[in-house]
Amino acid sequence: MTTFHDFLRGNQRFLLTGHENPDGDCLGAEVALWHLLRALGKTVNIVNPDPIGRSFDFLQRHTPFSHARPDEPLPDFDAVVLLDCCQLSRTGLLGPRLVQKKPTFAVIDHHVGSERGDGSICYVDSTAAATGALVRRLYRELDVPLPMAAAEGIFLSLVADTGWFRYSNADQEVFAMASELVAAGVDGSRIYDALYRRNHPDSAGLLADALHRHRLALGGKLAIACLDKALMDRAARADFDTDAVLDPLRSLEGIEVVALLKERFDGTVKCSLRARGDVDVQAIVATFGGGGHKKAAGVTMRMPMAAAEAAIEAAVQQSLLALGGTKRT
Ligand SMILES: [Mn+2]
Repeated sequence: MTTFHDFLRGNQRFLLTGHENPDGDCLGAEVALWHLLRALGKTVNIVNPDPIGRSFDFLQRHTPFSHARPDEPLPDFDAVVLLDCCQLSRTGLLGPRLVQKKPTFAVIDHHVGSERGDGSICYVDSTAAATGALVRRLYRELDVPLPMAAAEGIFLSLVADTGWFRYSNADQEVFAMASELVAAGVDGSRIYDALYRRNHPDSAGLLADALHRHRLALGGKLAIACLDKALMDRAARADFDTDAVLDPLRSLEGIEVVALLKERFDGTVKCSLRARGDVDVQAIVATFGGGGHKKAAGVTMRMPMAAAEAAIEAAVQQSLLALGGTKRT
């Protein structure tokens, strides 16, 4: 059986990609892997389904990013690495174009069940806090020194997926890695400023409006917010990340689950779930074909907003009932 190391050493031209609307973990892991492969003497291009958000543009000082444009050919590649996801369906219109070239597909991911995705070779650990942490492990295993740009990418991955070290996945590996990255020169507060302190003037109003859309259900255990197309449009114009409503809602006393439903331009509804306590939101979205982690998961639902809202509320209710006397963290 080919090991993941053999896969990295045995191919020459790599294309790195991830899910649509790449987040900090996806982008940070791509940065780190780009520099690892360059150190191994490989040709490597990052081609995402979407452009990177403005708040992440500091990454481009040291690492070239591109995104797939329908009218432009892709760079040549023999191997594709999917990061922070395991299914080509998550890469939008890019997926079929990649398949056409018949490359070897590999997956580096930390989501539950990612071994069963589209990678013929996988580097998966669902206990890892971030995909970037897995790329850090690869540096160590291959004995490649970590350059500054890669250190910054891994730091971004860690803070993106642990909520700046606040979530329960912020384990010993995360803090050990963060310590080592800061020792290597990563400036956390500068990254924080780049990510969160350059917001569009409309973003305060958008946060207020988005929060205003929430209601409490199931005796105060579920907070559910539905963002219609009009609000999503305004958010897109201001480059406002509507996930910002998740934490304030999760902070309410008594909350077990937060559900954020976003209406997309194609009529589908993107549902993000966050849990406190013992509810397994990965299990809930799995019944609708989604995936993720026990405390953070998502799914795209092909139904009108009202139907999606009702379906999610019913599924959360069932999950709470199954837990019986629900405990609280
Ligand atoms: Mn991730």
